[in-house]
Amino acid sequence: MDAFRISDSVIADHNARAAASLKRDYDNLGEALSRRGVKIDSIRDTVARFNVAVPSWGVGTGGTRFARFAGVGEPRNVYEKLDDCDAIHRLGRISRTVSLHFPWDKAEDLGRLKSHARELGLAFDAVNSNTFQDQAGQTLSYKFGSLTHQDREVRKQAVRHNLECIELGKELGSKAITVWVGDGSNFPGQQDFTEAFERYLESASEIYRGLPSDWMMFLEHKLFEPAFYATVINDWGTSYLAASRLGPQAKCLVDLGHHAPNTNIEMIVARLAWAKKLGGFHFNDSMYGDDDLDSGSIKPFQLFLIFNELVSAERRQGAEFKPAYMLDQSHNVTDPIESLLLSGQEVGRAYAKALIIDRAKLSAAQQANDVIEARRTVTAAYQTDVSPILAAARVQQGGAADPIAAFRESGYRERKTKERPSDGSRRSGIV
Ligand code: AOS
Ligand code: ZN
Ligand code: ZN
Repeated sequence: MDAFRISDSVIADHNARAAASLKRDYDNLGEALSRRGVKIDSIRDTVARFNVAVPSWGVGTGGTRFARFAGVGEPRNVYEKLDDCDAIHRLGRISRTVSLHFPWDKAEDLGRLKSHARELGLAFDAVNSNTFQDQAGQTLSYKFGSLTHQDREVRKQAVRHNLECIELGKELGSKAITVWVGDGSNFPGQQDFTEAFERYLESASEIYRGLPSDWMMFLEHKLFEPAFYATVINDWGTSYLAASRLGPQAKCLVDLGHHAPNTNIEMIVARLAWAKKLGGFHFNDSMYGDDDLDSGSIKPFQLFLIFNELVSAERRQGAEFKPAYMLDQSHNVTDPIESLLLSGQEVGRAYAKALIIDRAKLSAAQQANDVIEARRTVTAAYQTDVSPILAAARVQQGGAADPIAAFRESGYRERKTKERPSDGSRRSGIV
């Protein structure tokens, strides 16, 4: 049976119904923006070029350490995960790339996987290694660490896995590897901080030496979890130290959920961008810790302020500034496709709002210490409803005016529920 795909005609019918009101809203917004010196078509075209990768592990239902409540019609293998990513891209037109996670996404036949992606019009973003859990048949355990383990043999095994991920990624056309390790300690005294960091640097440089010349290595820091007392790569400073020591192909990756509450993440972004060490993002949102909630659902203003820094770095550094944007979320109580559609939309919204900030006015207000005017200039952009720009960018690219409504109209989930009967054993999301 051929896998069901959302057809162009479903999207076209949906868009035809939305066309008149979208045009009115777009024209009204265009008129208002032109009074502020902003050309709406140029913002729309810039947003249309933006890409945020979908994580292969995000299309399955996630869970917590307590339980996972399986969804219906969940993807059962990497091919079906790509099919879901295709549905997301067809409707949302903001996620042309997929980020794979090994060994979860290891396919017998890489050629087949590559051509499946090509047929769907998808490409592969950064590959992710996994040394935070033991795999069936694995010789040595990562219970007490991987790249930083005291035992050289465990470290070698973890390095080998990362090198294998690079090889797999090379075959698939990826250009980066993201390394996140769960290594750290749960109790004071358990680990020597300095020795653990030195072991990390040694292992990471062995991986670094395996990078092709046109690849990047992204180091993802995380304050805590699964290590609850201390994490080896705990913050952006440590990540920066490691990336600097490794060399120009190593950069830092900022996962929005990996900081202490109330951390000024936009400032971290500004610092890393200035140092030319900002490699990429894992977008998500959080209330307390690494909650992996949908992007823009809890702190949309923070997301906007992050994009303010990104647009500002883009203006300063031009084309050489190109961080890899990815979503990293766990969808426990929603349909993962709907969450990813909405998240892509919210990331695009933050970008569009950052693009319409009047930067000349902001700079003048900053120079003059006109605090209120500076604040007003930033919030004027934040308070603008850019929805018509996002919808127009999507429609221009062949996507849906309202992706979630069109997804529901398409009957995709119902069809997948029939196509993909569950055998009760799968755990395709993160638990
Ligand atoms: C873990 O907290 C990190 O966010 C990683 O990016 C991890 O590899 C990903 O969440 C998949 O488990
Ligand atoms: Zn992450
Ligand atoms: Zn995380």
